[in-house]
Amino acid sequence: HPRRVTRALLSVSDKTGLIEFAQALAGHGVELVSTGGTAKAIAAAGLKVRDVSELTGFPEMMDGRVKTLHPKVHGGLLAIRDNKEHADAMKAHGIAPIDLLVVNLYPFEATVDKGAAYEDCIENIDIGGPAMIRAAAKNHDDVAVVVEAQDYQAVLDELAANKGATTLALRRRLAAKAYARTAAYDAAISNWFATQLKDNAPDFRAFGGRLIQSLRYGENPHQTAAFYATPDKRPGVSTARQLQGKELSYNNINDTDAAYECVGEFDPKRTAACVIVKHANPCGVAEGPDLVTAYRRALACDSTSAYGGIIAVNRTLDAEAARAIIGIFTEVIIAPDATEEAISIIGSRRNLRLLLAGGLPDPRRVGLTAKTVAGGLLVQSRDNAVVEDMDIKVATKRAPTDAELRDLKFAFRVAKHVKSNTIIYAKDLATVGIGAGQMSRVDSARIAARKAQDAAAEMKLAEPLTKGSVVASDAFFPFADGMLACIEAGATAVIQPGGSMRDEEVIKAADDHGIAMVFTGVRHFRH
Ligand code: 93A
Repeated sequence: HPRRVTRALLSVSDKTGLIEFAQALAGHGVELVSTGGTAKAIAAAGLKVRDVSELTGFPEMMDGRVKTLHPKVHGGLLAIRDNKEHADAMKAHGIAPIDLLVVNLYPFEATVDKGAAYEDCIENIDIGGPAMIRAAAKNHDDVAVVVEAQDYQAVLDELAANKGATTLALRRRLAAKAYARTAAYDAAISNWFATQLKDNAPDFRAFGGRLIQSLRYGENPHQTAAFYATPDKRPGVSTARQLQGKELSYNNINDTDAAYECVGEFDPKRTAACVIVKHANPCGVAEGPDLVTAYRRALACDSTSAYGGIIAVNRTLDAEAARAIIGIFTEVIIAPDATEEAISIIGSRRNLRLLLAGGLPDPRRVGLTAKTVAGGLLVQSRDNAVVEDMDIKVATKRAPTDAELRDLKFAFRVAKHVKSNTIIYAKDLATVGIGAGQMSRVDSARIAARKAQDAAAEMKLAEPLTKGSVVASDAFFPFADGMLACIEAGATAVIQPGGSMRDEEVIKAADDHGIAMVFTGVRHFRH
């Protein structure tokens, strides 16, 4: 699919690197066509260039608002070269093919940044430029499109390597970039309008989102909020069907997402599982032979916090589980599906929201997560690391027993979904103590142990459930103290990433207490 470049249309506001690039193109025998200012600059450097108005037979008009918006330009960009009808149309209307488009847009963003007047900002909304960019990018099978000077060299390298032709691989890469540029450009315009309208809720469709619903308020009643879908569709709270109950709130959506992403870690073919979430952190997670058992065991971890919680299950919600769940006040239930009987049982609690997601999210799936900071957006690939895929190494003299190892993996799987610093105690595939979101790991270890003690007292047990449990830490223990707090609470085995400067000290402390410790080599920070 190499395509020879015979004709290039250059129309750039930022003329950085333009002359060198035009010179090199001319050197490959490329005919240069340009708009007013760009043509002037190229001609001034002594290069041959045709004015676009000569090509269209129309002068630039209306202060330059109309200069390239013409079938001779767009036909030359959009015609499929080896399509007979397209070729005939080109011939009939005297349309010449344009094989390379070089455009950078009117500097709308820079105009706004320098505090220009309203009319000036409006005048800097480029229309012809984005139209050409989108046309050329659509026709990347035949046309290469360059939207920033940084890519001039890549094009020249290809022309030099391929006898004046571009490769499909480069044209595709440039096309993707082109649409990112026009999307960002329109986002900037939309957001500028929002500020002009003194609208505090910028329209996130501008970031590729589709409005799902406006929310009554945000995290707090004095905040406005809306829920947007991104193009990345995963089974979950954004795609689920709500069967009944009150409208979801901002916090409900956030918590339901946390619960469902966590329960997605448990393969429904292997086990039933239930996650109970409060304030975006699990307060109980358990596996079980069936959902009702998994739910009861998850609830036992911290039944106080579970009040008003969000419940996620990994299998079709059945009548037994539904009956148990309506026993206490719950905000939301999310499941892949539900039986008719379960639906009718939930129906007796009119306010309780029931969401059916149709499937479970795949924890290994790639994707992006984003978070705003003042004036910025932090974007990263999602944490799709799964404990089964990790290279688990025994660090201590004693290796974990099979039962310990099973529980260690369970605990680490849960740790991924709990705010750092995270300490998870688990026993028999259920959490028995969860320490979340503390600034010190030692505090997390102690809080989790104390909660386990409270749970034991409530169930009138002689010993806290952490006795004989295993423990997971989302990140390494920087000192032995955090791990010693876990041992004090009764943990017999530890799973953690390892990699601390003081690993030796931590391993020695574990050995001294006959503890089995494994390293995952993978960290699950969640801030
Ligand atoms: O006003 S426009 O939206 N109308 C057009 O038809 C058009 N065609 C190209 N702006 C248009 N352009 C833009 O002109 C290009 O995107 C480029 O930013 C600028 C280059 O103008 P000049 O060559 O006169 O400096």
